[in-house]
Amino acid sequence: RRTMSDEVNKAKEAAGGAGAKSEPTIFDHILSGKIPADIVYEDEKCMAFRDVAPQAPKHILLIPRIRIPTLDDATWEHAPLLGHLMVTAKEIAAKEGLDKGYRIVINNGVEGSQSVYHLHIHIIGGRQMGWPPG
Ligand code: D5M
Repeated sequence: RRTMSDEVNKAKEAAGGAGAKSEPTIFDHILSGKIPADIVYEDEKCMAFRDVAPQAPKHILLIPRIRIPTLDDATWEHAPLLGHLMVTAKEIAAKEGLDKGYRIVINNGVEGSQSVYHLHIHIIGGRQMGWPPG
């Protein structure tokens, strides 16, 4: 069983690696087609696929094709891309039938429990969300 602390430990390990921000991640391999994913959307700027460890009936990850490791690495030059991701996220949510609402999450860095250092937006829905998040 995956527990909250598994996720937190994974995040801590990911950040601890020497090249956490410079090494390609598993998402680069999904983008290149080297490893399979259940892709739900793609365009010239981004790709979306189902999370392997879904936290709700619907759990999709939306990633830019270029690798920005964390939100902290985003600059104003990335603003149009980040806007593109936001609008794409709500379109994916609509296509997935999440008409009663959903949660958008970006985990950033160690205390944000980020485990894959390729910026990604979680689109989570299909059940009532709690607040505050853990
Ligand atoms: O979220 C990283 C997310 O990435 C986490 O929810 C699991 C998911 N993940 C990891 N590997 C894969 C593959 N191969 N396919 C689909 N989803 C994957 P974070 O915000 O960094 O904690």
